[in-house]
Amino acid sequence: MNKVTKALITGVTGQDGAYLAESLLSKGYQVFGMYRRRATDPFDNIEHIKNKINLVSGDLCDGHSIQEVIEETNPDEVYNLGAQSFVKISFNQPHLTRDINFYGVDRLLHSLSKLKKEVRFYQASTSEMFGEVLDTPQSESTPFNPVSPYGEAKLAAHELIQEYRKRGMFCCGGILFNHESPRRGLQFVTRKITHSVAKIHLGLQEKLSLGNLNAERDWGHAIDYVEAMWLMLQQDTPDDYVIATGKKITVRDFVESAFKKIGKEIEWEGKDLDEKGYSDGQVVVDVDEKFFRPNEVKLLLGDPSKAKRVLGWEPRASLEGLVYSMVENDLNLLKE
Ligand code: NAP
Ligand code: G4F
Repeated sequence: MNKVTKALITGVTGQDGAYLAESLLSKGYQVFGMYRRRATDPFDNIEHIKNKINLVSGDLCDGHSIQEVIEETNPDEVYNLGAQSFVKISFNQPHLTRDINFYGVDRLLHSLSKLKKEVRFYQASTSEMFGEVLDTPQSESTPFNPVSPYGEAKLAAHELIQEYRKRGMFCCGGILFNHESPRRGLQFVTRKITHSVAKIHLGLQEKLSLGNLNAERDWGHAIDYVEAMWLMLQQDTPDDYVIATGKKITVRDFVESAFKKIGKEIEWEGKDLDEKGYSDGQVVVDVDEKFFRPNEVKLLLGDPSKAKRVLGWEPRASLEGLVYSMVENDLNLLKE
């Protein structure tokens, strides 16, 4: 009889954790999902599969709990998706961000190295590590130059997994560019836009206030990206891979696309903090200083050719389809 593969996902309650859990369950895995205690119910994203996952309580900031989770679950594959993942807040909470995003990885790897078996480890690295643009499109050989405490902590973790790899552990770093979905947290710009557009459409909100409209991102769909995570751990040798679509648009373009879904065309007037987006003579978008960051990654555009060549991975979802599905989902949620 074939042995069932056991996977541990940290950050199972997040966007990627939920999609990855679904995907691994469909592949016949036994899935353990680590979640941290919260005052309110944290299971929105995984309510529908909660009884199929083995939920284990632990916190990346706490070495004891990590040790216990590893001993209890004895995993074959670990997907470390748990993180303080919001770049802007990392400027206000740099220590917490480093504790979770770097020391948390250190704690996990230390506990895993005590297991007497080969464990395959996926680390959620990020395009935010590229920081200030030195070269574009960004590939596995582009130098890192982070400009946020989030990017710095993730880079330190990325270097740590490379160190463990040299010691013989099977560790992969997925350098994932921005990926979104209807399950995206409301703070991130794409979901903030689609949720606000849905509210404006339903007459629940007048306008949407944003920060840097000129930022450019390479936005893909989370469902495609969790497949790449799994593919990395199925290879003969561990490595790092850029996962991206190879296309970029600005935040302003994303706004236009979301409004198009509800039949509104946006006309832009003014510059910088005075820029406004109009529809039928009404201001529906403006710029608010409070949404800017002390330092900004202006442009992210990935080159996923290695992932295509080695993993056979390619993004399937179109950006238009992604935006439309997010607006549609928010309209439905708000109508409930
Ligand atoms: P997300 O929705 O913010 O999910 C993050 C998860 O981490 C949540 O389940 C959160 O739990 C958990 N977490 C936070 N602090 C923790 C702690 N101290 N101990 C244990 N768990 C903790 O993020 P995502 O978009 O799914 O991203 C998944 C991973 O990929 C993250 O590491 C992120 O940094 C990285 N990444 C994301 C993108 C992207 O565009 N989405 C791109 C590159 C890399 P709660 O539900 O309790 O908050
Ligand atoms: O949606 P964002 O907050 O995502 P950001 O900072 O690119 O980080 C995301 O992607 C990273 C991968 O590159 C992940 F590692 C990270 O965990 C996270 O998932 O902001 C996107 C862009 C930024 O340039 C930001 O300045 O949108 C700009 N923006 C403009 N107005 C805004 C807003 N961002 C937010 N969150 N809110 C605004 O009002």
